[in-house]
Amino acid sequence: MRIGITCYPTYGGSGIVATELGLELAQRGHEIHFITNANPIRLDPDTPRIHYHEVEVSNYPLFQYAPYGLALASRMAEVAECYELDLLHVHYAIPHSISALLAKQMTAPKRRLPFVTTLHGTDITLVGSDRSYFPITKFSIEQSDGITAISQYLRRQTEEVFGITRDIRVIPNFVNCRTYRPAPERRRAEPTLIHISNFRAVKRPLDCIRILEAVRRAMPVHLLMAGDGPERGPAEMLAHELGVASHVTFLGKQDHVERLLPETHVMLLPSELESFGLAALEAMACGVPPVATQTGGLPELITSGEDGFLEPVGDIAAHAARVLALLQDQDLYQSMSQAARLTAARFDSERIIPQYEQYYQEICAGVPAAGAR
Ligand code: GMT
Repeated sequence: MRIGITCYPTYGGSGIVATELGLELAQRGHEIHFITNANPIRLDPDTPRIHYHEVEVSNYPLFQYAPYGLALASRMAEVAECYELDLLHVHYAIPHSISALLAKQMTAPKRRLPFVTTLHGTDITLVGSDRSYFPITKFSIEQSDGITAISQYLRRQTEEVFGITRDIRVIPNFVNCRTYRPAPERRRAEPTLIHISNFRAVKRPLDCIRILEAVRRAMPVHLLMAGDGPERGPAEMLAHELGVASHVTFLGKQDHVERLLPETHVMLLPSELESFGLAALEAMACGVPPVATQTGGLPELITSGEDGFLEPVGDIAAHAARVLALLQDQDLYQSMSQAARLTAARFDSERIIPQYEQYYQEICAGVPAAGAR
């Protein structure tokens, strides 16, 4: 198939999923056209069957805000016609699905251009629920030819918050278990915790510093903080205030977390909300058990006490106790590490990518299987 993919090409999870999906689809023989405002992270444009079309947004003094959504729609329509795309697949509802709808209407006289919208989380739980974006988010979902959500939790939220009654297909996040794998001999000598996120408030990165401080009262441990965003500065300040600054390394944005994860022992994911938790899945594939929060879609990934732990949001003592249990009990650690890897295999790209291919075929044929979830 010839597929146009649009995403936020940043370090957010939706951009990563979109990019990895495109790469996996290209490996399976599809022609993939990324239509984005920058080259997506993790994308090597020299990969066979991967094409990249930059969306340029011209600004004029009259515009207070450059109309990115319109420039994107124009580019989508142009690429669709020029490369005879079969469909568009947009990640994150706003504004991508509205741009796709415009592109579909622009190309309608010449070709059918259905589009699939994948909902990732904050596009529904934060942005979409914001009063100013609510009507357009609801409209964009209703107008999409196909909708996927990354967890049952997010499907239910979308139905409840927006009153959507049509079919939403759940296709979870995935991981390539050949790329993300354990490498015990590479583990750091000092017990090492890792947190990976875009350092937004919803990720609660400051809790990681508090957990570190609590764990260090019992044993030496180091924390790697990978990623960047608005909460990084406050997290660095807190590390100084709590006297643990020399035991935390802020790594900034990382392009190869698959190299970093196998060196570490436990992942911290203290998010306020997580529709799926891609970072936890990638850690689990590397045999790194997550200590995460009992929220959103995380229970669909992590079975607390088997392949990781789930604790209440903000309960630092509970998170620290789980980290200590993992680091101090070798047998517990080994069994959880192995269980985590086994769980990740259920979300292997080899299992999940065919679900997207199947869905594309249904959408292109005109009717998604009724009620299939
Ligand atoms: O985590 C973020 O805030 C970024 C966000 C995104 O859309 O880029 O991530 C969401 O999508 C990821 C990939 O599908 C999911 O694994 C994350 O759980 C989800 N984040 C939230 O729901 C907060």
